[in-house]
Amino acid sequence: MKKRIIVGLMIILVAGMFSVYAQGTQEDDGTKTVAFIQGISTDEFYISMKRGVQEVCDKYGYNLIVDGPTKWDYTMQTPIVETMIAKRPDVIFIAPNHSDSMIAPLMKAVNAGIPVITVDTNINDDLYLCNITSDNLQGGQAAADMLAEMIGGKGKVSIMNTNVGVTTTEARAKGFKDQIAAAYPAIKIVSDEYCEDEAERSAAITESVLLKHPDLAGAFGVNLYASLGIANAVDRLGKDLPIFSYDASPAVIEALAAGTINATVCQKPMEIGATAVEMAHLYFTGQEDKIHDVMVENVIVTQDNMDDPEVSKWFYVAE
Ligand code: T6T
Repeated sequence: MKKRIIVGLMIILVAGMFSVYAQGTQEDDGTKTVAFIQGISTDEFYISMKRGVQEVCDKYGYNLIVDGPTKWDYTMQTPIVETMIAKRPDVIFIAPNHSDSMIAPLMKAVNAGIPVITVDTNINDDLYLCNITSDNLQGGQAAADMLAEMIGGKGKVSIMNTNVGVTTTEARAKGFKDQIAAAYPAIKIVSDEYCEDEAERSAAITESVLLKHPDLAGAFGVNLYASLGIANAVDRLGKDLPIFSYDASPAVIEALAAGTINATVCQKPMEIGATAVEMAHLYFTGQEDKIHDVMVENVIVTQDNMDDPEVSKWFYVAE
């Protein structure tokens, strides 16, 4: 009887060990594995970031596993974090879908001994090793200054935000609003809404804003979905007003070339991704004291500079 119990326990133990190794990605030969969890897997911003991550992973010989929700939704991103933890990577990079709701899932990673590097968006907790992002406040301020110039320093403007609880887009909207309040007393922000990161929703909201304010002088969209929706609505209603966009996806660049979007803040997602791997490398090689947050510069793009190779090299890729 005793012998049977021991054999049974041994089988359970071996089966357990096997299943951990079967689902795990950690390499026996010591090769490091980087897990990258995108904000949205189909968003060209994160597709471009993945390219930057891949390039530097290749340089150091690290494995890369990538996944992300198909929609900006922390309830979809949370199970992806859990699946990644079960794969036992050596580091997790993540663009958290919510600054508060993603704290608990990421704490689980830290408790499992997996360090977390936040890329682009961030959380309201210091559990992460470092954050690599763009200067979002500056991007919003620059948008305010340029849009103000385009409309002659006066008139009504609107802001299209994406979701509540997203550090990047909230910072852009704040930068924009603070700058308008500080420097342009004759400009009034008549609408400040959230499109849930959906271009069609942004278009529908913008249509009602334009019906309420037919004299709207200009609009600011805090990311590519928000801006493309604004451009669509303006086109559908046959209006003509300057649109200041964010991001440099192929569709935004096409709209810029066509003149339906007047300017955009291009981020450098490939550089954000590449820098995150450099930080992970410092961690892997025992140089933790050198790890730090990084704020990557933006590039403002208009029809005047969009053909300059020093500018267009930062445009986002679709795959
Ligand atoms: O603007 C980027 C990113 O920086 C932001 O955090 C979420 O939206 C984008 O991914 C563009 O869709």
